[in-house]
Amino acid sequence: MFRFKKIVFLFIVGMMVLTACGGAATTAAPTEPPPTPEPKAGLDCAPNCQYKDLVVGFLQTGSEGGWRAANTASFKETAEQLGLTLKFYDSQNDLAKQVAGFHQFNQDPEVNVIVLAALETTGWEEVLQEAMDAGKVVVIEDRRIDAPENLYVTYIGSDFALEGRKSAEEMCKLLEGMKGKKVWELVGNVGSSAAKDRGQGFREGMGACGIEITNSQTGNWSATEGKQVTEAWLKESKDVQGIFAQNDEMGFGAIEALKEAGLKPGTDVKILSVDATGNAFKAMLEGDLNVTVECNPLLAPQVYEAALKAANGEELPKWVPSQEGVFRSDDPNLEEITAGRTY
Ligand code: GYE
Repeated sequence: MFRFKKIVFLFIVGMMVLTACGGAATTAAPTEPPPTPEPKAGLDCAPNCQYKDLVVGFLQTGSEGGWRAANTASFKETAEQLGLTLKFYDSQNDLAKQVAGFHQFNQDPEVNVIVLAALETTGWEEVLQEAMDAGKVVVIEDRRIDAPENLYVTYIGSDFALEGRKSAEEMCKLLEGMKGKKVWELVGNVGSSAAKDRGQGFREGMGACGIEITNSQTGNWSATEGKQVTEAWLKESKDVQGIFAQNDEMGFGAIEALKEAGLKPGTDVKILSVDATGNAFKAMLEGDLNVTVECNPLLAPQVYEAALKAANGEELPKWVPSQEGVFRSDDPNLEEITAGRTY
């Protein structure tokens, strides 16, 4: 009996040594780290998630004007209509605050969807990876970002470069017959995709009629700064035929500055802005603004629909560009069109 026990003991020890040395017999291939598991598509309620299951953390840029107010209202009103929970975060146009807010939503166990209107295109990979590891559905709205596409489900927003090209095309028409083609550009906040792409698009199109940008500076999307920048330029020179304002607000500021400098906006100097907010239509009816290129702020229904589809594990196209128009002060139906506008 003792002998048998001894044999069994020796056999077990032998087996343990063999495995420890990896079966000395076999050539030990370097052990590949186990593949990182693909993040589970969708939320736990998938495939039957409903809007009531969604708790959306929305990282808004701030409240810099009419377009932003319409965008915020779209998210708040549509959330109520659909019965989803919205946690609204106002980043006060401060990038550090916006990144901190993203991190906060990543840590929030209630939040299962995160929507980002990015103040700037870069600096998002860390919090996006954190969101993926935490199983959050991330949708980018309004402004695109420079980050790997696998880190978010889709981007819903405008083709800003196209808006820039349309703006150049319209400015060319406006400057026909003018003594020169000198244009001043009021730029949005530096680093944002809207500002970068609109500027690039305008430069792609301006060569068609020989437009020359003789001044370009940020007005941070605000009427006040748009006015201050234009006033400073007017002190230097009044040799300008057109102003390209990357949003309506900055355009309104330029209009005030021109009037105070004794020039007639819309006549002495052609004004074109982007957004097509209600106040832009008023300015066109008053003859102060010549053209506004539309940029649709009412994105919430599309964003929430995309979030629900992703929550149910559906693959989505990475970008769904908005369909947008151009509106001109010389349009015979302008009053009627203005009456039909919703923002
Ligand atoms: O044009 C401007 C707002 O991101 C498209 O941001 C948006 C821009 C819009 O401040 O009015």
